[in-house]
Amino acid sequence: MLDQLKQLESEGREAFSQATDTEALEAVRVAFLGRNGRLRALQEGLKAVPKEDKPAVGKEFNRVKQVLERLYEEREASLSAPAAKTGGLDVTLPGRAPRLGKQHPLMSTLDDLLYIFLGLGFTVAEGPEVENYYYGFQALNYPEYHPAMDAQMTFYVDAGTLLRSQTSTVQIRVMENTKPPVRIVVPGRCYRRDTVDATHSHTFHQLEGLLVDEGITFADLRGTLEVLARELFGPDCHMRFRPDFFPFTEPSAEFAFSCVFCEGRGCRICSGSGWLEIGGCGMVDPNVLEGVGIDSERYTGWAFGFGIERVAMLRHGIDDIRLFFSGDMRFLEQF
Ligand code: 2NL
Repeated sequence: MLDQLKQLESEGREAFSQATDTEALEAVRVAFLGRNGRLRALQEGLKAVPKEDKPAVGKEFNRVKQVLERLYEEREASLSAPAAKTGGLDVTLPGRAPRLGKQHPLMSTLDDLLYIFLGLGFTVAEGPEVENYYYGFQALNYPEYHPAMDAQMTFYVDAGTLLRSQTSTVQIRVMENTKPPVRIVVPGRCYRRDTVDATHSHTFHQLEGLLVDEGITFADLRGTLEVLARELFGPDCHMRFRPDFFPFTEPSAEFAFSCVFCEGRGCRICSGSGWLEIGGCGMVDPNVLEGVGIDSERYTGWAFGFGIERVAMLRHGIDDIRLFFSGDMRFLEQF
């Protein structure tokens, strides 16, 4: 009897472990633990055990019974776990939704800007971010020891190689091999050794425009920037010039748009002035034109430049430039 119980135990272990689905498991359960199963058959045999052996055999019977019941329950639990149904792949788990990318607010702002200038007949030009001294400074009419060339203000790769601090370098390259008229806008990443805060970033994006042809005047520049103001911020937005200085333009101006938040009355965003400073501009210095082989007696031109971050911040009410470069999805998902 004890041998039979041992035999039943080992066969039961084998059978339960080999039941690979719930149907097979149920068949094993019926065979071993069912009303007409093998355990029950042995229980019948208990009656014939001599009286003095009964306690020991009965104890063993109970132990084997518990083992078989536990084997059944364990197998049942593991087979009914969702992962088991599909061989380890749990198809009932919620799916992992692929994160859909979308356009960065800086790039959608740039797209809108380019659309405006394409409509005015400009084409888009691009060029290298790593530049040499000639395109970075010399061709832009910087005097030889101008402070903008200082290592405190510009990133150098080596003594004659630097990261561009404005995209004007590209306009120089285009003018070198294009006969006027030249009518281009140049977007791109620029670098300055600024201390980072809510409105300054060592890496930023600029859009510059350049128009060179016969008879081009400051009035054309004014008209173009007025159109930009209206297209970006609506029909009530206007543009204002104030005198400024750049080595590559003469005369030079800064331009500002009337504040779209307070309609010029003065608010927190325009610091009470009613105007939002946007960028700089001016008539291309004759030295710059001559440097690229354009006859400055015959041709004149103007150029402007501004930060794309600044425009994107004004359009979306973003108060910290660092958010653009944070990679923070909570920020990016809002646009
Ligand atoms: C600013 C001001 C400016 C230009 C960029 C330019 C380019 C050439 C010749 C003359 Cl090739 N000018 N570009 C002119 C005036 C201002 O940028 O505040 N940028 C962020």
